[in-house]
Amino acid sequence: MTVEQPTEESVEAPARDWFKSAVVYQIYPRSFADSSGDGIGDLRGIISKLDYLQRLGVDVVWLSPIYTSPQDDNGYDISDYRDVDPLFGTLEDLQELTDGLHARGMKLVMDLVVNHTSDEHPWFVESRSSKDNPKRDWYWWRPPREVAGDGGGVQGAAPNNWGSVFSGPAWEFDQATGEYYLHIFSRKQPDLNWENPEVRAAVYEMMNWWLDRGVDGFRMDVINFISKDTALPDGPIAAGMLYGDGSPFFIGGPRIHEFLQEMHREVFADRPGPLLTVGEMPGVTVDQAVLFTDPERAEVDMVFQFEHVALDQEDGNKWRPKKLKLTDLKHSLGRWQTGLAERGWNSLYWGNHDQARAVSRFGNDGQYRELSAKMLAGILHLHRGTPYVYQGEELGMTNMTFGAISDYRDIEVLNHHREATTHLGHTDAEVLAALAPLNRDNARTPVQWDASRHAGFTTGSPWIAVNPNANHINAAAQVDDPDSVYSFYRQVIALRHSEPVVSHGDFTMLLPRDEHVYAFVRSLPDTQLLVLGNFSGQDQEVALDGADVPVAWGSAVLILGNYPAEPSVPRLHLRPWELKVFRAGR
Ligand code: TEU
Repeated sequence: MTVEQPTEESVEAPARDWFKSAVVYQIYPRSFADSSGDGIGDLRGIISKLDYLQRLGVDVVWLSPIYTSPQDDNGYDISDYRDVDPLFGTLEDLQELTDGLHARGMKLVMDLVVNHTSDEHPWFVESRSSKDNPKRDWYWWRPPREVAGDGGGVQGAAPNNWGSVFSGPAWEFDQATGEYYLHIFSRKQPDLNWENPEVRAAVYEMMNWWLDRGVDGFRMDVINFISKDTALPDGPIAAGMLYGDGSPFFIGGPRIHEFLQEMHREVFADRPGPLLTVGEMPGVTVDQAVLFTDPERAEVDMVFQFEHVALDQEDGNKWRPKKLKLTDLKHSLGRWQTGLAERGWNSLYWGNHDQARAVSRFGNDGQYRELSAKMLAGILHLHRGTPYVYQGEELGMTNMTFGAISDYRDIEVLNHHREATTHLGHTDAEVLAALAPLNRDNARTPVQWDASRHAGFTTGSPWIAVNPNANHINAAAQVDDPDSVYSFYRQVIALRHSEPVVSHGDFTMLLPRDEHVYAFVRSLPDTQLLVLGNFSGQDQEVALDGADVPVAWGSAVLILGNYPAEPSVPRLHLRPWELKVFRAGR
């Protein structure tokens, strides 16, 4: 008798796939927990909550930037990649956090922000110092465009018509050397020139430095923006906009795959792992995502894409919100499921630090807040992909009602308000109403730990207001309550760990034309899950057509739900915002 030896492939496969059964928790440090009393969250605050995270059951913590930074964009503008900003603590605190996570079986993923640096980074300070500085070419410097009559070198003569993501032009004129530099985000976030091999080498060296210190990977900020069309052509100007859209010339640019493959070779290939690489990629298509995440191509483990969080806006403009159609959401998420079914991997999320709060946006943050928060958790986490929990989502935290523009802190909001009221002719009231539902500060109010002053977030004065609903929505009220949103997240996370069909099963969308019920099947040869979610405040009968459903659901077991079991309710009847998960098979 011959015994089949396991091939190298089959031995390695489970380790390589570890992230398919993992759940990521995102911490936005400024708003998580403040230990020092200065009103801004910090690393020691996070260290004090490690048991809370372990109890939730998450596998990976993704830390938004804690590096030295002028904080123009809350740390996404980095002036020293190898140090911790004193606002957040020290390198020693970070080591203690890393060790504390590892001791509890969790991994630490850092934010890698290398499309741009801060304008206060020494690289840029040197680059702007003179046209012949050796680092001049590390950024995108261009002479003024000759505009008839103006002689160049003045506002309006920018090298092209691109607008910045944060309003205004994407070019800033530098008096000292008489040229413009490119900044896709704020003027304090100049774009690095990845065409220059020295830039790439410097970035890889920094990444290796962090991995050598024990971090477990990177979430790569707008990583599909790093390769640009070097001709930097003008972009189309949409109706009602002041500037051109440059994104066709910097999203998924000509050398993007080459750069990511090089990064993989220089940083990840020879490390034993397991490490995690996540490419944050606004505007990435399904077909591109397959290429980015096909393991054979060695680029990144998964993408983090934005299609489903643009469906409740006119023309993808977050300041023009519209009602979400459930059929659009199912169509989009379903397309990503199908597109990555054979090769590649996706992140699953409802919210992060750039998005509105999940329960306010996709659920109901009034009467059905707890039910809908749980239903959303179940629907998301039972898709194929790696789920992300954004801090406070596990408590069912809601959007914030801000009053005046002075209550906001986000540069994106403040710049937009200024531009819309001064150049676009909108009133203050119009702008405030339009930005309320989807602005980023909704997700940046402090985590609500308890019902005490400032929600237990700080003993000082918080940098942004605490949501007044902290008096009843908070962690202290939930961690020991088996019926809380937090406890429900624990269950859903545990299910991914215990059920291979959750991490590895195929996905089939059901009822694509139903505007109220979200329904799908996950399947492995020996197990199937039927997942049903009611996205409405009305009762719904689920009209499953026998042809859609591959197994006999009559005998399947209800393994998860957000209502108490009630035998008199028919199996395929859903109460408001109800979630039901049935399991058939071994
Ligand atoms: O965001 C990338 C991005 O393109 C958007 O999500 C964008 O910032 C914004 O929400 C547009 O409305 C990443 C970071 O997550 C974000 O916090 C940073 O501001 C941005 O990059 C620049 O580093």
